[in-house]
Amino acid sequence: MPHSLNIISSVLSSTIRQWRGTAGSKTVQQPPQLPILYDSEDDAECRLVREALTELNLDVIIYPCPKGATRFVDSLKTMGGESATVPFLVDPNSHVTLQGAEAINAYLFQQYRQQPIPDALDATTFNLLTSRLASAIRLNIRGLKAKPSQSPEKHLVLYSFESSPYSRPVRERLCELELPYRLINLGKQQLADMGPATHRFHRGEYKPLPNTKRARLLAEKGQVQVPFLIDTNKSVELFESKDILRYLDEMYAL
Ligand SMILES: N[C@@H](CCC(=O)N[C@@H](CS)C(=O)NCC(=O)O)C(=O)O
Repeated sequence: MPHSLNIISSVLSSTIRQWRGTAGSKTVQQPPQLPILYDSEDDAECRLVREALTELNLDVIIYPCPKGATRFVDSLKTMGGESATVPFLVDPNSHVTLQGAEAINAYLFQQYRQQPIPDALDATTFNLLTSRLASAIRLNIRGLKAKPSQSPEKHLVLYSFESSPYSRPVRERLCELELPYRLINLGKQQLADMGPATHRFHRGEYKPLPNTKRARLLAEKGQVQVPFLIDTNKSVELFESKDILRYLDEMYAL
């Protein structure tokens, strides 16, 4: 599919979910250890969990488990038993393991914001339907399928936020290739963060809120744009979605 069509369908996908997973909390504190999410990018329940993670501004390790997955299935079953399935969360900070969007999102909101789960992120029939439609519009009706790949020695790092139309194709490719990554959620924390990186809905110099991940990224890399991929295995850092997709195929697909 041409990249422009890919992005248009990704915009539609976010629109169907009413752009949940765009705003990021200004107050939630990242716990000392990264929670782990066994995830499939196109799964309706997994999307609700990833939306919650963006809105709570939490970073996690993603272990992708697409259809036909092999790489993380054994560890998923070890954690959750033979019937374990995605979404599955392991939070080493509180020694909690949970399965399913309803249980995971209720836990995340209680644990990290001391609030009940917002209606729009609960696993209601309506939210699951819109989440399924959001996958269908990506032509993932039959589910993302695992593709043969080489496993990286160290986890990749992806800066993203759930509704980001440019980041979704990258997350899908990471999922298909079963590449584990640290997901750094860079949700929007103020009006000035809104819009595409080159045409923000804001005039003048872009200033992220101080002492945030956005401020750190700007200080370290000179720009704030997602997707941003870091592969420490190859000392590679890439900002453009098209370049990242090409890189992942060339470096890891077999
Ligand atoms: N040409 C870039 C565009 C990336 C882009 O504009 N990303 C948006 C999010 S979808 C962004 O970074 N917006 C600015 C922000 O979030 O601060 C690509 O293909 O990756």
